[in-house]
Amino acid sequence: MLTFYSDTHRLHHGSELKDGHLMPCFEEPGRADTILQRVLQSQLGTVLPGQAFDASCYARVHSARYVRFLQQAWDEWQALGHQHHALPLVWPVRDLRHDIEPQHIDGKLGFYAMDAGVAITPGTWAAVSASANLALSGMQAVLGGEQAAFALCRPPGHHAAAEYMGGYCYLNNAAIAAQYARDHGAARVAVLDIDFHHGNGTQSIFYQRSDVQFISLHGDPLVSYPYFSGHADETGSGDGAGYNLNLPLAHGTAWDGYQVALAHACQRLQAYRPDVLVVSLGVDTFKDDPISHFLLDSEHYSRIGAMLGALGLPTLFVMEGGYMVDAIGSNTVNVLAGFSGQ
Ligand code: OKP
Ligand code: ZN
Repeated sequence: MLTFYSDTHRLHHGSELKDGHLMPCFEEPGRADTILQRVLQSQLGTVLPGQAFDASCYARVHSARYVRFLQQAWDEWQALGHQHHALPLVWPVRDLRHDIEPQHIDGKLGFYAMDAGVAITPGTWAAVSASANLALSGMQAVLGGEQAAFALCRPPGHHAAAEYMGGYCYLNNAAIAAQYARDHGAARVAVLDIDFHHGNGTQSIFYQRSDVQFISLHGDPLVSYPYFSGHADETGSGDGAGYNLNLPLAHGTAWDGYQVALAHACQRLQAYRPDVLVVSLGVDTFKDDPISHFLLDSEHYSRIGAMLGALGLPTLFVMEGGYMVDAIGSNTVNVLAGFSGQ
């Protein structure tokens, strides 16, 4: 399997609040390093740098003004004399105004964010655009006839929606790749999200569409981030009614329960008959993950890969979360190798 990887991810490492203290984010450069190392060690296949794509490819799923905001946010922040990371701190919840974009950067940060896990740093735009380009490069390879490819994206993307960032995510790499497939000949695309956290951004982007099916297995939002999205009754609306499937799972779900839900997801994927499958691949379902609550073990990742491989679909894997840095390399590669029957 081809892997697409770029060193540019290193230019971004945000800060987040942990117990009231500003600390380096769990989502850190060492994550991608560990995964790359394991890809190389296990001889999964060729590692390629990916290529540049125009920001207009991102604007097929994000609004143009949001993409411009991401591109310019650091400069606007820095122009006020700041040197530390910018963080959103005020949000237009419920009856506050959403219809007027603030001019001040403090207002814009809140307007375009769902939480405070998305620092803007000097290298954020370079890193998030390079990350999206890896997903696009991977999709290009799959559309060109590769049975599967792995985009080693960092920062991740699945919490980012058309007009907001959140949960360490800025550009929605999986959604951008899925849309690219639609724009280049695929009639139907499915996105299967197996990160521990609900892929609210991807769901939101495709919620009213029948040409992209979205299926997610995740921690029940009653007790897990992102809390405000991911319930089973979110099934799509308008043309998209019936094309969104959420499978929220209880705190402490282990392989037994997980496997049943994944088999159900696979049935629904088969029934949809997509031309291309995008897998939002998070390995924060691992038993020792520091911010998640499932109990999968390393061997289960091979079984996940085998179940996905049995679908026989052209598949792009897009890296999302996974924070137990010692284990995410082997767990990720177990999925990919399991998929390839290795
Ligand atoms: C991103 B991805 C931990 C708070 C967690 C955000 C989690 C984002 C996960 N103290 N806040 O889906 O892996
Ligand atoms: Zn996650």
